[in-house]
Amino acid sequence: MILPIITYPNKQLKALSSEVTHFDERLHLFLDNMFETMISSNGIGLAAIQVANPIRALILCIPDEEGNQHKENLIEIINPVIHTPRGTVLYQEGCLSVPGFYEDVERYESLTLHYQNRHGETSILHATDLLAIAIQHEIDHLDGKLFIEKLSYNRRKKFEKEYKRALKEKK
Ligand code: QAP
Ligand code: CO
Repeated sequence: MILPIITYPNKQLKALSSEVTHFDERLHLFLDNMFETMISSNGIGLAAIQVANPIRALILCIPDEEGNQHKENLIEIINPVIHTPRGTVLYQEGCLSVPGFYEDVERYESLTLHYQNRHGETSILHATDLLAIAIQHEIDHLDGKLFIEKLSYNRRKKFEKEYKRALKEKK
């Protein structure tokens, strides 16, 4: 089932998501719906809050060299905690909740992630490159933050102007 994606400036995106405690069939169905929703919208990452569920769950599916996404590369991340972040990188990010806008954001270059899978089993993952960036972008959603909040004052102003114009043109 494809779920509606909440878009900026909807205030629901500012919610602090809660820890997942029940790793049951309902969670599994929800994660399956998140995957279908993300793929149908051409996304590489999606946090539960973007589909109106304020739980600490996110999914990522990083494309291969040809730009194709494979379900084998799907990572479901629940209750994540970042350890030992290192370095910084700039990457031009976008977000399914901020459609049509892309801007450079600074992130850690690498990190170690502690998280649970859909069964509640603990895992550790070392991430670099796009995966490390995507993890940080999605964890920010769990804390009610969007990538546009990391822009400088002037770039944020440029964003607000462009985004409002695009919203009006859609109506
Ligand atoms: C987050 O973003 C991300 O504006 C995932 O019209 C972004 O999947 C992680 C998308 C950059 C790492 C680097 C955005 C699709 C998808 C749009 C996305 C759009 C259609 C964004
Ligand atoms: Co996003």
